[in-house]
Amino acid sequence: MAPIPYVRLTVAAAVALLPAAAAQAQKQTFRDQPLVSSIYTADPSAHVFGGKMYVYPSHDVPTNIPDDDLGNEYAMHDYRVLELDRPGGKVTIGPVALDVKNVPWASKQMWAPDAAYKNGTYYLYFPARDKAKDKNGLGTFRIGVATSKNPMGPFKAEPKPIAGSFSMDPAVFTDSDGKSYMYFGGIWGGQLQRWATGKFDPNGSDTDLHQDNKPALSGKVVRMNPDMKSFAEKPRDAVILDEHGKPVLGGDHEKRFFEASWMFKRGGKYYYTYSTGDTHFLNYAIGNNPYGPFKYTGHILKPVAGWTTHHSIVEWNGKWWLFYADNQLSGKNHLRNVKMTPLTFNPDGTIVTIDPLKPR
Ligand code: FUB
Repeated sequence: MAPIPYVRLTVAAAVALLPAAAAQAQKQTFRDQPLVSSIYTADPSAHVFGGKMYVYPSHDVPTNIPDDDLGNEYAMHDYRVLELDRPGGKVTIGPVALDVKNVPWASKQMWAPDAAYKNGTYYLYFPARDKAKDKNGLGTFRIGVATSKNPMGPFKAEPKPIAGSFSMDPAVFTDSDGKSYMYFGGIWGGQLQRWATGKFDPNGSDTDLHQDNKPALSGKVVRMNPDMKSFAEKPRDAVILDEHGKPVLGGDHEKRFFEASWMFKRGGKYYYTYSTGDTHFLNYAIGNNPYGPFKYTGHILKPVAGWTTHHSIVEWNGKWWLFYADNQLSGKNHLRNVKMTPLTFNPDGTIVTIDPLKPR
């Protein structure tokens, strides 16, 4: 089901279009095929560890919860890791790597995770709703960490979420000097707009800040302590600037940050990449250091089939790959499948935009 590319739609509006979209899906063509089809997977964070590719995705599960703008239909409760020896080769699906029932502080919604490796230990970072409820009966999103000696897990969760963490979609990047940074945040269901003042606002907006003529809400970046389990500072704004050097505005839905941060470094430049959510693009913005600001540069991926995508970008044996997700297998927004596709750079470092609906 495609969300009618380039048109801004709430999830409810997109769902209302389902019959038309289902008919369209029959005729749909795809650039890439799912990496696995026996389970549903999304939000792939890919890493090369010991020469192999490990993909840390969300593990989507069927539910009868109707689609809404808070993403309540994304009711995931555990993680499974994927392992590949070579592009196009067999994909091994690992056993349950972490289940919400073994996370002391979390109640539900194990959303987009990421992983890192340091000194013989693998770290799994994940968002979930805190067991503590606010006055609306909602658990606040926090970010947790779990460790293992094996990239496939099982991972053992720390008893509490990372102190000072909030919102969702953690992505951990380690720079060439060994310092690690977490990028995170997501508006709407990811609750970032409720933290606009620095404190959680239980009465805040469920969607964005509705400030079309003011700077958009920024995703966050924070340096990690050497223990990889705690923040070394207060999270800062990862500001995205437009072509005139001004912060991208809240009303610029094709450029502004929504969720799904991912950082990579190439040619000494820092590529801050993210999803635009309701306009369904993956974008990139380039900076000179891990904190930014980052200059908006373009689209990485045009809209996929399904409401949401989320990605990672990684170099493997000298070739660059984009990992992303769509809903090719199910036609349902909350049951997604991860894919990988080659990513091409122009000589000036810009990225050749990919159309996921055009066969290669
Ligand atoms: O998978 C649940 C949420 O949907 C993720 O955290 C977001 O990035 C979006 O993909």
